[in-house]
Amino acid sequence: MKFSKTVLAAGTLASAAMLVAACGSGQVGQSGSGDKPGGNSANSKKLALVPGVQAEPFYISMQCGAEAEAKKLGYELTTQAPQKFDAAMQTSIVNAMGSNPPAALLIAPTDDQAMLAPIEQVKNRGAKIVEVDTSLKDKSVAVSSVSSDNAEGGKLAAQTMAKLVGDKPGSVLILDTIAGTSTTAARAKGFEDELKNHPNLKSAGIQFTQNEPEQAASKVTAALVSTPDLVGIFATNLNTGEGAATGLRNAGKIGKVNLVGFDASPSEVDGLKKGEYQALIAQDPAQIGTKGVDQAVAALEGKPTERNLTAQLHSITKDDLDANSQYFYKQSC
Ligand code: T6T
Repeated sequence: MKFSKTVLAAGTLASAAMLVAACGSGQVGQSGSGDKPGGNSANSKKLALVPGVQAEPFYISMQCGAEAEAKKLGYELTTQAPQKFDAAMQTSIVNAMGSNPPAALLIAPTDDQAMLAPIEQVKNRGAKIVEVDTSLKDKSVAVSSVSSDNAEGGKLAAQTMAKLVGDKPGSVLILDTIAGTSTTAARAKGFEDELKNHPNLKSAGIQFTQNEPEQAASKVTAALVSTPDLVGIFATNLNTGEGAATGLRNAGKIGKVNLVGFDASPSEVDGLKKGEYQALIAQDPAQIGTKGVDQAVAALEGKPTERNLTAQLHSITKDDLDANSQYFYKQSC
């Protein structure tokens, strides 16, 4: 698996403790007990990972990377994920850490504003905060944010779409998830911005789906009626892609309207093989988990941290599917 140059350099140096300049290193919490990580020395080797949602291949792959790295570095990592990609459910998990937080919290905030207060509370009790995948609007909370370059991913998706469509004029629908999800918002924007460089394609707008495949399917059904020149759909994540494929299937439009999806879950890869998707933009979640742990440990051990790290993305089509199998997400470690 590859990481972008900056990331590789940063990660390697951080784990080797060779960097000299700290860039946004963590601050000790206000109400934690002194400078002990997590406010409790018994927890000094404990890391907690709170993904966006449970039992989902993207976050499972991230967890696999994070667990392996934590073990390698002599830390214990526990994972607790909300049942749904939902800020209230994720808040309950974070709040339950109470006065006994881990030394570091690695979290994918499900809402870029609503998760601020609960995460800040954990930080104020002494834990270092590392954002993995999504992030808060407030950049002062985390010591580091590790994610794909999502704007770049949206751009790559639009370029892939333009190649697939060719010269044909037409409209392209963008399916986003939930307002306040930093990653998918950046993908949708990156896609729309790049579309302007392809004059035969115009945006049919961004639709929110609440990260529910059923909603994505019905948005596609409606768009096929309201937008007769629909030539493509950009699904900004796994659930939107799954729903879009259902909508196209129900209308007999598979392969007639190009579907470019984000992520590379087993079901999406299967869909690509079957011709339901024409392309996927795969992230590298395991690397996000690995580097997230590296950053958390660096912060705990007083070593330099990197404020922003980006992982590489890969555009995959049916033709180069086998050559890219290393980027497929896992269902278990
Ligand atoms: O696309 C990933 C993740 O990057 C995003 O923040 C939320 O959706 C996924 O988990 C896929 O479902």
